Amino acid sequence: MFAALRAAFPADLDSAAVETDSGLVYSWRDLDRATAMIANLLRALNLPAGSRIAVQVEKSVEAMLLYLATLRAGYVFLPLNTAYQSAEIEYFVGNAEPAVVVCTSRNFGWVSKIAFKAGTRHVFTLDDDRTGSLLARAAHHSDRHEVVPAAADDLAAIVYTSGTTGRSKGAMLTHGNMLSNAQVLKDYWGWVKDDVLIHALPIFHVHGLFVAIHGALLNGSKMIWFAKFDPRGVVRRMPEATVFMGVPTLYVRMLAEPALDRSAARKMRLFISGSAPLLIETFNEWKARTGHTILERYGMSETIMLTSNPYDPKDGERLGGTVGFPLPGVGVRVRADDGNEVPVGEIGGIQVKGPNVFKGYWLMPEKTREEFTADGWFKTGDVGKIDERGYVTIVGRSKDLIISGGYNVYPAEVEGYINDLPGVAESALVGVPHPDFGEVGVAIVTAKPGAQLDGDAIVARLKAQLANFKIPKRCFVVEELPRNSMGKVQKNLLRDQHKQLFA
Ligand code: MCA
Ligand code: AMP
Repeated sequence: MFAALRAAFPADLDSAAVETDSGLVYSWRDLDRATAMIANLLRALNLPAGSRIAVQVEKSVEAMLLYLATLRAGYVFLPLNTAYQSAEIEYFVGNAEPAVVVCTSRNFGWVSKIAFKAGTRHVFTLDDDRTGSLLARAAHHSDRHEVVPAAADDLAAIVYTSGTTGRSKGAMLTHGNMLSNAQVLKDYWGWVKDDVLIHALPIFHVHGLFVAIHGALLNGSKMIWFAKFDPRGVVRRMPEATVFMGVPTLYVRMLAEPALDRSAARKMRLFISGSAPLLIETFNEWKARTGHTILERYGMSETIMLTSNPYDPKDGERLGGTVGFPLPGVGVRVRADDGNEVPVGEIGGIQVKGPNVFKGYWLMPEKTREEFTADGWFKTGDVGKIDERGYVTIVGRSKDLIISGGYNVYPAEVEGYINDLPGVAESALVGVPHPDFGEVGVAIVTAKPGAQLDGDAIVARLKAQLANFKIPKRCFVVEELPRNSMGKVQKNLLRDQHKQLFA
């Protein structure tokens, strides 16, 4: 993967590769030298083959360089959301047993304790102001490095996705998964020589880390880099850019900027949305304000990108409300619960097969087997249909999952934490519509006999334990949860009851 990206660097290595929102400029030569130095540092640690490098740091160009250096050195990158707190990190580090952990200096105390307990030998720090022990150590290493060869089937990254029941699963992605997907997207999205990407997404998930970074680098394209999404700043820099990628919340927030108009978007070639459903209202309003039709695509940590609306009009129209066609080389089909084919246009479970599909869940062969059909198709857990023209539409999910601002929240996980609080008998977390985040979690809780519960206090308790985006936006204490005749909590009734909460 790294060799392919490196081969795409432009001939003029002194031209700008990344310009940050704070005015720093990194040349292609900087990218080459810095990844060499970090790769040399990692190699000097004499880690076993296949070692995981777990990273929980704020977004910075150096954090991206660490990712690229990990590929370059032939190790396995394990990105972690900066919102994760100690119990979450303890699980990921305990499960993945990384050889190296990189964290912020602010978190070094508690993260290193967790890492050393899990047997990790090397803990480095990396801050978003180009300081920390990782860079200090790398500075002593050579800026030349032979890329360590990797086979298509070799692991390149492990991306944790929250588990529908119980614990998170680490999706094992190979160099072949990532490179084949990046090459397909380069052609399908029509990347051209002078493209400039605005990078405003976090870099600990597939969207910002793989789709955006690989897209720009594999095309030798400059990135305008935002450490944190800032709608005003992005609209201000838009006249210099040609490609933007975002989750729907980013589009909603940019639409609230008066400066967003056709003139701001005059050089833009392509706006891409994904990770969560894009409302048709957002799609239409964007077109009216900027003259551009957003291209919506569909992906998963386990499969990287699997479908996309067309870029080239000769391949068809970009249809709002759909996620387009299966990407070239990727098979997508819809199956009934019993595994049988469904007629064209009918709803069923979306399944996928292709070079983009991951190798399995880390240390969970059983789970891996469960998620694949006997004939080798991966069950996405999304529910949808494919029309006679081939457009895929996602209509829902069979997995109990809330997607909030592009982040996944698994109700089972949050309910587990709520149920452990004193006085709680049981709980249900449901997703309700939200104008900014698309969907947010709302908790409904019952008390143990004699216990007095307060919804706000429950929310406050959870804030100390869980990543912020998983925290329910509201919590209601009720007498009992509605159940069907089988005794199962009827989440659809709860969702219905609270759907106007943020309207
Ligand atoms: C922040 N908050 C949230 C979220 N983000 N609440 C619900 N959902 C969220 N996503 C809450 C915080 O807890 C806090 O609450 C308050 O909002 C402000 O926090 P702050 O950090 O300032 O928020 P922000 O910086 O404005 O972040 C919003 C965001 C961010 C920019 C939309 O969530 C984001 O970057 N989302 C993108 C996620 C993404 O990249 N997903 C791709 C996954 P309080 O004040 O109460 O503490 S990859 C994927 O899904 C697949 C593969 C695919 O297809 O791409
Ligand atoms: P993750 O586990 O973060 O990889 O999230 C993957 C999930 O995000 C998919 O299974 C879908 O449910 C959802 N998703 C991604 N892209 C879209 C989209 N364009 N529209 C609706 N849902 C999407």
